[in-house]
Amino acid sequence: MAEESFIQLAWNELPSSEMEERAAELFESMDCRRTTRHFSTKPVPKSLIEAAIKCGSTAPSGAHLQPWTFVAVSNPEVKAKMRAAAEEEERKTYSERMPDSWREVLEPLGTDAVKEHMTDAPWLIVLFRQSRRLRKNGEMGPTYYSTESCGIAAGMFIHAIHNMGLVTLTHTPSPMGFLRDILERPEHEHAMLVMPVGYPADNAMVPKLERKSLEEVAIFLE
Ligand code: IYR
Repeated sequence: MAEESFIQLAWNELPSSEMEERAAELFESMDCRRTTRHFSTKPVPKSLIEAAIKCGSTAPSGAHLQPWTFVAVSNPEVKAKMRAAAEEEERKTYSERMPDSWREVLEPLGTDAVKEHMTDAPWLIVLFRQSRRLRKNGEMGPTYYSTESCGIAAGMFIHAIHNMGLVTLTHTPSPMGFLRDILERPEHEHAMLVMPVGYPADNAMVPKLERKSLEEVAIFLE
């Protein structure tokens, strides 16, 4: 790559006490984040959704192709259409397609085929993964590590939503091909997550769950 396409990294070393403080504060904030299925219908300004998408889109990605499209829907008719289609699929999943091994881990979370959040939440953000891209020569070429890239972007989007005082839910209706049709996305875009965003309902509930301890999720070789 030509030398002139590089710039100096903007970075300042922090005092180590501040590093520790920031690390602890961020964990405390992130540990309070919960996924809820119960949303208020209270509107959320588009500017906040734009800001969260901009945060998500800062994610690192394979070859910096940023292989994602965030489709943000507040139109009530489109949301209703998406809910009807999702519930139709989910009814089949819950009644016929879901094996016992899956059912047993979902049972404590209390999920079912009814998806009120899709019409209650003021925004539905659908994250589409782009499996191909348009090359400069006009041909379609592959993207790289698009699943990993979109997973990271989703995580950063979710954190932005939490940090601004809103809630979201990572909903994976399955199969979710209907989203490409309803939202009129091209064939090389694949819906990955539906994230309703809004304020929690007054009586919003969350499952009583515990997170794995550091020892359970990490191994240090020193
Ligand atoms: N897609 C279904 C089932 C479901 C699957 C998992 I894994 C969850 O963590 C939660 C739900 C649904 O959305 O209900």
